[in-house]
Amino acid sequence: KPRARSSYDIITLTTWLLKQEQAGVIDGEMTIVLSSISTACKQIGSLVQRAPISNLTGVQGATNVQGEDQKKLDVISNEVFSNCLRSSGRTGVIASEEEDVPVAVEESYSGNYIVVFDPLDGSSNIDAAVSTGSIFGIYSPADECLAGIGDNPTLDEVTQMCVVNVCQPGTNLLAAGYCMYSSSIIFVLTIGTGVYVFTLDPMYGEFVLTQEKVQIPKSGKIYSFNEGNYALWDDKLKKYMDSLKEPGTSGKPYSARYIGSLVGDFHRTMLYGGIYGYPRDAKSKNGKLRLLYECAPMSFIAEQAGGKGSDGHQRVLDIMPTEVHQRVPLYVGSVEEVEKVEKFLASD
Ligand code: AHM
Ligand code: MG
Repeated sequence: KPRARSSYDIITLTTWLLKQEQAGVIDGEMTIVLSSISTACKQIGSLVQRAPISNLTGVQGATNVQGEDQKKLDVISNEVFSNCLRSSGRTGVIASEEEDVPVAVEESYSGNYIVVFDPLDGSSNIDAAVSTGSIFGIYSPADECLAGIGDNPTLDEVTQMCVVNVCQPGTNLLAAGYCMYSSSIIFVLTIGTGVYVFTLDPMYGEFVLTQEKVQIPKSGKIYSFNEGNYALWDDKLKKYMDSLKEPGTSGKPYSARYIGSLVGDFHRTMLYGGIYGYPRDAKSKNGKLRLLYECAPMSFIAEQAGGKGSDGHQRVLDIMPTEVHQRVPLYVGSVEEVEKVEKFLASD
């Protein structure tokens, strides 16, 4: 629901976080981590907005560990995000889409929280000034995190410890969120007590609370899939897709909307209802999106808004990651819409 307020009655993200801390929902360390993330997002937002002026469009000339071209802004956003988290002094391990392996924060700065993130998702949109976003999830260290690590661990042992910490199921998420760089810069956050939306006020340079306890409509008539892959899909999925195009009793089929930017497509789905999907196909056996820093945080947010996140057969949050950059199919959005695709995929 939108906040009813006068323009003098604002709640900033900082005030909101401090209130949550006072109420004992989060601790002081988490407040610091979340506020460092919001600072990183403000910086990335301003870099994105000025990209064509500061010559930050185009590719960097390198590929990341997943073989994808890195845009100049992918690399810079990763640096901004990592630096903000490191200097918060409250994170122990960070894992990013743009890094080969998760890294431990140097001991002198180190804290407890484990942060996974995609610093600039949907960056293929950047050169056309279309929406992009940052996605993040926050965990506590895994119980077995120090198992087998001696006093002077080798680099391999440290990396292994980082992988164990990062490879946690989404059910362990303490907080997750995203920042969307669009006509407004929107910061969406859950700390497990519903979904809160903050909008960057360019006048103050602060995120201001604009929606609280967001609820995804139970159903919705918008679908968001890259249908260019239709010929590569499984027959059951093709049948599902065909069914959306039948006008049915209302006389109106579903509407298609696809930005190609998970954050933007998810945000619309959360507010208007419907479904976002990135299925597996004949070429990408596990779909395209990454479990740790795309599918799990988005599924946690969806559930916190009364929606659902599934890989087509099971709850995304229940999937135990075995690899840092693991991909899984994703269907997320209104409960009834996600259940509908699950039914088609389960049919004989
Ligand atoms: P990225 O992390 O390399 O930017 O890729 C993720 C993006 C998502 O934002 C988006 O939903 C999807 O890739 C679009 O992929 P496609 O172009 O195959 O439809
Ligand atoms: Mg991504």
